[in-house]
Amino acid sequence: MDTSYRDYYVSELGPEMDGKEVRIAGWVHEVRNIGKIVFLILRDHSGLAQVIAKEGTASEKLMKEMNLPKESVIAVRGKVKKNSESKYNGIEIEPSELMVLNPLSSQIPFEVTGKVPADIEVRLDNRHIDLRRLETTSVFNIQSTILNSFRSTAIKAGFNEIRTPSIVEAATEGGADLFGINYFEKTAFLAQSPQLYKQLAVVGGMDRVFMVVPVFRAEKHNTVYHLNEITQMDMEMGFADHNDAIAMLKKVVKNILADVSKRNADDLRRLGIELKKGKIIEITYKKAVSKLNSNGIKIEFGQDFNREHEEMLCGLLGEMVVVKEYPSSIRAFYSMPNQKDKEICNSFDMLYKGLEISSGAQRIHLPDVLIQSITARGLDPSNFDFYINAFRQGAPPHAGWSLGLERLTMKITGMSNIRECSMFPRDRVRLKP
Ligand code: AMO
Repeated sequence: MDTSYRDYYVSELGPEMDGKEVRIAGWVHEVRNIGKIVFLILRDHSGLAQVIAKEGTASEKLMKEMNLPKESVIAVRGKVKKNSESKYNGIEIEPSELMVLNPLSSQIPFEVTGKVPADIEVRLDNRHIDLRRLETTSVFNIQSTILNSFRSTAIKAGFNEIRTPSIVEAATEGGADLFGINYFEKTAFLAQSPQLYKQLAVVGGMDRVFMVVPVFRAEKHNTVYHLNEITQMDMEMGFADHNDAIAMLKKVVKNILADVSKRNADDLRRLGIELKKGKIIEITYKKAVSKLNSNGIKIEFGQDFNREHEEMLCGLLGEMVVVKEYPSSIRAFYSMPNQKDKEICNSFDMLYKGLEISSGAQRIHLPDVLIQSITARGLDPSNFDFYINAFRQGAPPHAGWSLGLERLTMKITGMSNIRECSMFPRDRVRLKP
């Protein structure tokens, strides 16, 4: 990755380059002065390299004189030396020139090396430092692959990427969880989901659309699974029902796991994660309820699953489970009632390692059924005029889903707190940085 300051990332250096002069640049990760030799560990985005200055050399003098504190930004010119004992790619660098690109003028709030563990709140308060930890780098390397993989599967399957508004007039996922904003003379809200707009795109004849969008949830609970601003990866497809949408979701998730395994092998190793290929089990809500009941959990038809239920279902059935055909009473108003049983609707959730990561449904495309469903939830149909009217003007059957980026990242990377998987998380109390 050459630039004006360097020729290579340190991970690109190897024993086959023995004797080659290179320029590398990054941060001082550690310096150890053991009398005759000074060891400097340089860290860049890709990993660590060992720079060694032997006694009596100009670079030894330089390194000692400079007394470089950790996290100083430096560039090194030097020769690659093969060393089979080096744990840094089997090489070390013998420097001929060392430049400080920016000395530290303020103290670093915690140890980037991880030798002294730092509290998550301190790390998040100083995310620009936390991102230098190689574990954090790996989480976001993996997140980048997830996004790329989603886009590439969607495009290959004939979906077009669209943008939808973040400022909206009404709720889609339940009225209480909205952030209100002043919008000139009106009150508007931050979107909880691109739901209505992705549907309108399909009604508009786009047939297959996808999007990656920030959404906002004013949920008051403060847990390790919830954020107040998240990123959703959404799809909507025309002339399709929930089973078609589930098939597409399975394909997307399988491809994400395969792509992460392939492209992020080093990151997974660093995080100590072994990703299973994983079969995705499908089960109806009714069967899932009886499964829980027969395993000693008391739950009745019509009750939504809680965290304990979700964990238990994955424990009993497999790492990845799609539960489908929930009771209408516990799903969003746009979920299509099932033709055979009006009490249930064509909706579904995907659970991964005990956590809901995705949710979707076949949508109601019939205006009268839609009005009934909105009213039944105590919502005012007049707030949805533009939406309901669209279904009077030639709306095909359609279905779709949303996959939560941070939750999926969390389960793939093995993080125990969702805040680790949002670069600048927004929770009940955090608005900074
Ligand atoms: P839902 O509200 O279930 O469905 O959201 C979809 C997915 O988004 C993630 N998610 C969250 N992650 C962290 N913190 C939160 N507060 C949070 N809320 C949601 C989850 C969840 O599965 N419009 C529908 C989807 C559809 O039917 O197309 C919707 O938004 O991973």
